[in-house]
Amino acid sequence: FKAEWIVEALDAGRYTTWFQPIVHAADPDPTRPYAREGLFRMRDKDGTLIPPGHVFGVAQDAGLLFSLDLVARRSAVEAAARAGVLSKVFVNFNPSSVYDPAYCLRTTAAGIEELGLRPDDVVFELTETHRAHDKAHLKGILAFYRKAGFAVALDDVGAGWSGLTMLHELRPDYAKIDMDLIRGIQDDPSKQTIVHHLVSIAREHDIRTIAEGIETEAEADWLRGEGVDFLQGYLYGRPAPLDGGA
Ligand code: G
Ligand code: MN
Repeated sequence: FKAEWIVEALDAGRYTTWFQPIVHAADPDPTRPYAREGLFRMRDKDGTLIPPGHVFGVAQDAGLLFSLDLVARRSAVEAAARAGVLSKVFVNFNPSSVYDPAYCLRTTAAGIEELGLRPDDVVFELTETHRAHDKAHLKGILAFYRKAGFAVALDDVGAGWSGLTMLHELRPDYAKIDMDLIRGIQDDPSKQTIVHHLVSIAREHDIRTIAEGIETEAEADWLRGEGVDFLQGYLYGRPAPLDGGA
């Protein structure tokens, strides 16, 4: 069983959630972020961090994605509550692992109330939606979470070629623009065209935009000029433990 190390690490509690600031585009002060995205981090027996993409990839192949995603969501909520974060918290959520949104919501939402976070400070960030084949399923999950009072963000918008229809059809509260589109955008007319259209569609539908993976001031300046609302990336802060977390 090739994924046994994941089960072991979960049992041993060898995981945590780190956070990365999401700053206001107009006032990008990482000490006063608009929000923070929780990012799951697992360690091997020696305490070395395992690349998160590897952990989720192996879990998916082994049919463990549902359990791992659930643990990761709970870890994010607990870490945020423990540190007493005052900003909004973005919690990643892979909808492909979910066949019963009600069960999923109950387990996470119960934790949120219990730990003293306000539901309107929690934003569920739907990952891997460009790979989701069943749009009706996706729509159902999104509607369900919104009805329960949570905001919803779409991750990796613009990855592949499904971004525009996804925004229009799903109407999330936030759209996170994929970092491949952001890299070097100030010098790349085709990326500029795509992002320009994404931002105007988002604006038309009252969807707030977040550009991910900002590494340079030149990228940030270009995006600010387009009216992107929020920025996230190494330029403002790498994922790191919150005070009180490990
Ligand atoms: O798309 P998603 O939110 O899952 O991506 C988050 C991942 O991207 C995190 O694991 C984080 O470490 C990484 N990341 C965050 N900011 C940057 C950045 O500015 N540049 C690069 N290359 N990676 C980043
Ligand atoms: Mn994410």
